[in-house]
Amino acid sequence: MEEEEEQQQQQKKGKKKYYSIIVPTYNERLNIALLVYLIFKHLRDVDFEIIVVDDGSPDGTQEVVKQLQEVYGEDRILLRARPRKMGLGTAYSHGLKHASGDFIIIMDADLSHHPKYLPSFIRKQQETGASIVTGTRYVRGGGVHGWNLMRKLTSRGANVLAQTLLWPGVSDLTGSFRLYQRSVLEDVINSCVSKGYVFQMEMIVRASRKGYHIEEVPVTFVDRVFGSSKLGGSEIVEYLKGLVYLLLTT
Ligand SMILES: Nc1nc2c(ncn2[C@@H]2O[C@H](COP(=O)(O)OP(=O)(O)O)[C@@H](O)[C@H]2O)c(=O)[nH]1
Ligand SMILES: [Mg+2]
Repeated sequence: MEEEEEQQQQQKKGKKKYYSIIVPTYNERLNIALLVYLIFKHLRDVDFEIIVVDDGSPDGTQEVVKQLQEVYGEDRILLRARPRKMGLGTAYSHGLKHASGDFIIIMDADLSHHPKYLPSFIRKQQETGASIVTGTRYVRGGGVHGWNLMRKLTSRGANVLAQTLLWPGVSDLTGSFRLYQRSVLEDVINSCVSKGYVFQMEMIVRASRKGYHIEEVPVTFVDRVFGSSKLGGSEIVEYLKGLVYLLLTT
């Protein structure tokens, strides 16, 4: 790591509770500015940085991020790009390497994860001392909005299947809107092997097996505002393979 960046991280760590928000992006040019605006709007009294991990998006996402850096400052918006699309799991660990926070928040760029929920994650963690706070769609007050029946059934089915087989004591396994204590994320991420969408589930299942204190807050996911999902048939096959793998190894 560059010396300058290390120094910056040290400076930030000196303050009380600091939050690093890792946002993986692939073709999110139309969403990222709105996301950043909303994060700043909803986290007024919180010390935080946003780390965008962009995988060489051809749509020019990085250009927008650079403009945002000019507005908000390079110490608040960090662009930690990679040359090409390399998957979500490694995007998080890449972001984590550059994070200064005591706590790490992971959220999607497409506004499915609304920043208005961020204070409830932070509050829940402070009230309970939890190692992980995960957003859940499947309790009272949570839900999904704008998905067609097929997508709802796929998500619900994936969850029910994983619940039955893995029994992790968490109601939403595949959602990725979460807050972690930094050391916990480091520990759990290092024991994960999957790369794609199944990564979310592997993370929470392993964390639960390791006995970490996990709390939930209700969230409503809305369908992405702009652009298209990267979830396809092959991801579903990967998910099922991952499920079987977790079943055998945890
Ligand atoms: N850096 C990076 N980000 C990705 C990759 N695949 C998806 N993303 C981002 O991860 C988040 C979730 O992806 P999305 O397509 O919305 O998945 P969906 O919500 O399950 O349909 C979004 O912010 C995407 O831009 C990837 O390979 N690399
Ligand atoms: Mg999405």
